[in-house]
Amino acid sequence: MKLNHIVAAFSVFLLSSLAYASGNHAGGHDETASIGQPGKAENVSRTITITMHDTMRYSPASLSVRQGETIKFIVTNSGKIKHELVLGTDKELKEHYELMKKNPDMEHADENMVTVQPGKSGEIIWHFTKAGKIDFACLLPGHYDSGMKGMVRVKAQKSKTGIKE
Ligand SMILES: [Cu+2]
Repeated sequence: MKLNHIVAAFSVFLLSSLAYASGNHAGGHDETASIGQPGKAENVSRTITITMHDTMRYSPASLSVRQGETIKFIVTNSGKIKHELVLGTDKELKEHYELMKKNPDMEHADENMVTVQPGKSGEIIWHFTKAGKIDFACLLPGHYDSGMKGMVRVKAQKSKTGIKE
């Protein structure tokens, strides 16, 4: 009886923490609506290279795109340790970072992010659907706190029936 209770309580705990973890990532999917959506290779309008450094900096750390553009980001790690680039809202990145600090070995992969081993390159293809400011950051423990962050400014497209130039 008592043991059953403990087991029941434990599975509720497990289930809720699982729900929390996946909920957080699922929440990320909702959030992606506000930062745009995964892009298709055939729609890429421009390629932008971003380099990641062990000084916990991206170069460039700020860039601008136009609403409606599909950008292929080539993300190069020039350092000796692993880095990543995650696109998101400031709020989403902070929440995700807290989760990463609690679970440093958490495998996380999504279309709005790329993890790059030292000396390697990865890519993200992203379609910017809304004007505004989008953040990106390295959410590996310590990196975000050290300022490994950047920003994409998405300029509003002039309303010319939305045709890309
Ligand atoms: Cu990093």
